[in-house]
Amino acid sequence: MRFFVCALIAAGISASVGGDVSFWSAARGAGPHRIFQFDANGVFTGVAIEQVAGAQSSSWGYRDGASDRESHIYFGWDGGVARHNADGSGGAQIIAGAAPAGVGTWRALAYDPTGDEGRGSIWTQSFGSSLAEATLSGNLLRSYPNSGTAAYGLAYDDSDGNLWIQGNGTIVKIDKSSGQIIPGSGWITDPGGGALSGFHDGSGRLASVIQSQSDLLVVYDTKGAIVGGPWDLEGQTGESGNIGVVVIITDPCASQICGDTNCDGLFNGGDVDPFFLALGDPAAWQAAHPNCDILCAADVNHDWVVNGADIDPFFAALGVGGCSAP
Ligand SMILES: [Ca+2]
Ligand SMILES: [Ca+2]
Ligand SMILES: [Ca+2]
Repeated sequence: MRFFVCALIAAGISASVGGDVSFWSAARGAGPHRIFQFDANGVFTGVAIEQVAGAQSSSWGYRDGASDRESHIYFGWDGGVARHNADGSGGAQIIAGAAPAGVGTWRALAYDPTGDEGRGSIWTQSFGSSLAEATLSGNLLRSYPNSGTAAYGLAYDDSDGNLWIQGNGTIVKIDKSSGQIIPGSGWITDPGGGALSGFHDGSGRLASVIQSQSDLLVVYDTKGAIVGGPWDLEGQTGESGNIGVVVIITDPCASQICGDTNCDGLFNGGDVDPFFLALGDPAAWQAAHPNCDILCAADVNHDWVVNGADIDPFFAALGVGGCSAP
């Protein structure tokens, strides 16, 4: 086992990442390829669901995965992209054929809630290919030449709307407006680091599969510190080929009020200043309100990003005492 993983296990980190979080891994097994569900403590729930028929005929099946926060799970492979409900049910192939712009295999996969004019889009890259954004039907929206990265895993960072790429022992952030690596971003990781998935809770946290001797699941913060895991996927499921990961947040706003940006349980004038802090410095806002989800609090127009487009809806909601429904 590589040093990096040994160091992780020696550190003994195994913090829960929050009770409303669940993870899915995709694995190739001796029988049908399946996906496996894990709770917020990294414990296998016993729920295992077969990958869609089109992925069963692929030797590796599903590769990296993505989620739209709470409703759907996405996985790509060499022949398309599938979508399941958050509980794993209802698996269906939504894209047939190779990824556009010369990417080929839908290998590293991220879901962008702001893409395709708010309808949601999929970013993908396969090893050293170009980086492409496609509609949920698989049509090319834009692509960038390879940034010098080898992608096994891709994740959307909801704290700033950019993308993380993992491959060849590094994780780096890509500026979505240029396709280039953001200087100074990222960290060295295990050479076996593969799949990545963003949390979509405003924290920018990343779930990652480390495909070492026993496949592990870890959670990083945006500086590369391990804040969850390592959890042994292989030991719990008996499947050795864990190559995809997805994070799902169940009912993330259940305990919060839209517009309540100081997280005191009320929506009133006391929320104006913290609302602007959330817009201008989301990291500072999150540090000041560690138990609140920034999207639940400040994404007043429900497009999964906190920005200037939320200002008018915020004051409109303040005037009537509540946000409009999503
Ligand atoms: Ca991913
Ligand atoms: Ca408040
Ligand atoms: Ca918004």
